[in-house]
Amino acid sequence: MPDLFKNYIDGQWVEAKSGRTFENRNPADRRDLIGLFPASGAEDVEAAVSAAKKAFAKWRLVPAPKRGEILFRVGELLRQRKEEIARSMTREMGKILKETRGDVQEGIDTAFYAAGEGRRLLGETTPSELPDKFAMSVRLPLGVCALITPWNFPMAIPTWKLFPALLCGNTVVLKPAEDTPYSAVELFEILEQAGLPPGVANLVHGTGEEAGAALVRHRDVQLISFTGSTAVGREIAAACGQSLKRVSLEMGGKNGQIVMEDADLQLALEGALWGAFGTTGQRCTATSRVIFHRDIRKKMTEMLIERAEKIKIGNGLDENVQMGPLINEAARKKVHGYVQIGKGEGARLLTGGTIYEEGEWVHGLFYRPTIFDEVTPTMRIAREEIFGPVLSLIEVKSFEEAIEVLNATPYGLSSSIYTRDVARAFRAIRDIEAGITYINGPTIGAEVHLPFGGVKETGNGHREAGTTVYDIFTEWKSVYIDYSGRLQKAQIDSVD
Ligand code: UN1
Repeated sequence: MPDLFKNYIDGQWVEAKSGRTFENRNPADRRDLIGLFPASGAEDVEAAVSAAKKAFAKWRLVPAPKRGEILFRVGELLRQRKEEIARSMTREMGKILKETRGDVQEGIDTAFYAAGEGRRLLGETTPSELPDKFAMSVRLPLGVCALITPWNFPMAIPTWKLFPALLCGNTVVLKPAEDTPYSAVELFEILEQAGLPPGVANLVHGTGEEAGAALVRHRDVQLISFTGSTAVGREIAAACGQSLKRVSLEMGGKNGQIVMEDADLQLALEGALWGAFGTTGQRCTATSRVIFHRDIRKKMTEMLIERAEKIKIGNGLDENVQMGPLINEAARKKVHGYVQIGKGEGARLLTGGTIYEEGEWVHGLFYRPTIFDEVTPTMRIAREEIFGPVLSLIEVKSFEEAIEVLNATPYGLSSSIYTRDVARAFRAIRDIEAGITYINGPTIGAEVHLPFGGVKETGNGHREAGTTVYDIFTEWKSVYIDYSGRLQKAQIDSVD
């Protein structure tokens, strides 16, 4: 009998009301069944939202430093269980152990950051224009927040949303991706163990179409925080536009790494390989374009091919493996489909472009590191998010052209430039249209205490992480305290 996992609603582990389940399998070996998870529907979402609504009445009144202490304990428990969680995450998501350890670490960092924020959660005090009057702004929680998260960072992304939301005094319902439900179960076991009161955080498994859509529709949900594709984000935003729910979206990327002729090529090479093939290219921040100066094109191309062909593919639990599988069959079809599109558009396939299914790997969803040359900025493989180990090389003649090409996509999440020229570095910071710019570093590697998010079709203006995520999860209230003992009229009495 396969293991049967549950939802976590109002402090209880429960099955879906319909009794339906879905399977979760290891992408490195599809024969390996991790377990069955509840295929939740609107009635399960109803139970979770109503538990969260009830719990909000008390949770919002718990002092923020106390809420922070619970999150501190969560961080400590995550640290204790880091290796175990990383291993089970590699089994359900496929990326290599080094990366799943990093994913858990990102959750630990977020917990400790949130715990500290419990003693800040700053508003402003400011003078009033009138005498004997005091003015300040304070942050208040919103109520029930729904968090809909992807599979590529099964711990980091849920915790980016969950911990700040809870710290601010909200209660939540998390709907994790159906490809990585087990990591969410582990996270909720820890929340329970850390002493989070029942109903404050609820976990509902299932598909976006059923459980996700029911959350988006629910009248008692005040906010949707979503990370995933731009197509789904658009639908959520449209629905939230109708119901006037707050919605924070983190969506696609088509991140570029510029390599100028004055760059340290070896450094740029290491960055490009890590950015393009780390997490099998399945990061919103992955490098999917290298935009290089024509003077170094030949050298850099040779170096890239040589190293890409040496990348060891396999099960991420093996410490020697450098790249794991894609998440599921649909993802592999999409990646392979884009390779055909690239060929059809006239790009030159330098290496890869095929499914990797030698020996025992026939049971997993592996794909070879793939590099296209002679890509032009208008090709689909240069503009659309592929979310796989496919790198497009684009030649440019100048710094100005490099910036122009980098900006020529609908997205704007991460970006990078390798140069030794400080003036170029500062111009890039100013002129690149992206939420994140790295100088002499790859497009991946965001730290949790800086804002994370993007411009254009990557987001809708919010930033997770850093102090900015606390703007997503709070409402501002301006407070005026008049101790003059008389009626004072702003804009009227203050003008002589
Ligand atoms: C994502 O891919 O959605 O900077 C998150 C990085 C990680 C976070 C990525 N720290 O790549």
